[in-house]
Amino acid sequence: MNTGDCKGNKVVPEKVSLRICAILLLVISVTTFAAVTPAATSGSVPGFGSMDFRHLPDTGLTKCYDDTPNNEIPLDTCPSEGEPFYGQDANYVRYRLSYTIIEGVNGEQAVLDNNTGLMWRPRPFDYNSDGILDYRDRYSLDVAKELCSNSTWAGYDDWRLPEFYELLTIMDYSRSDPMIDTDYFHLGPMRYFWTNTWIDPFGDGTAILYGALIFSSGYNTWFDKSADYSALCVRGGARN
Ligand SMILES: [Ca+2]
Ligand SMILES: [Ca+2]
Repeated sequence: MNTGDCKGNKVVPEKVSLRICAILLLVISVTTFAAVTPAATSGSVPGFGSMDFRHLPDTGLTKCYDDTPNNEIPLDTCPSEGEPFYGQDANYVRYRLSYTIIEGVNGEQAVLDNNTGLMWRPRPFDYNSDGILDYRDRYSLDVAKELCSNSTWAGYDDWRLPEFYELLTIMDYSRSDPMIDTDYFHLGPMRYFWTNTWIDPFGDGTAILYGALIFSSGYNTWFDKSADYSALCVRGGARN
């Protein structure tokens, strides 16, 4: 079975896509941030919001790979310490993805990330209020921000659009389409989600782009804020 690659083309086997996307995500995005975003203030890094770095969740990636060119089929077993290719992502599982359902008022549930302390609204908005979650329920970045910040859910009124790496923490690379724990999050058909984190790719303010994460392929990218995507709102910050 094939799935979409990082550009949305259906040409790459599923696990290859996951691997490529994970690497791109770590290398390109972090490099981009280092190059073009303002210097981090004390205690925070652009795109991370107020997450607690001591409890950065695992990626969920369970497969290991070697360096055979053009062979991105996972190894039968992950290498042990001392063996070649030991030390890759799947060798390390420190903080497994872990959630708690919070029963809020009016029967509205929220999802607490037991690692980061962030609380999530588990569903995208039914934007046109027709009772059906489908591709008509997409909106621009500005609308996404307003929907989150103006909403009350589970008894809380301090929801906001997540930063880039905050949203990334709930992506589960052991899964595929959607790459999220469906016991807790209910995306319907929605796969593209806005974040509040921006880059200035030319360094002159002419093309501010905003991060979006794609929960079908694990890819992350940057779009003009007029693009139409969905939103998963978050609240809170570092765990106590
Ligand atoms: Ca890992
Ligand atoms: Ca709808």
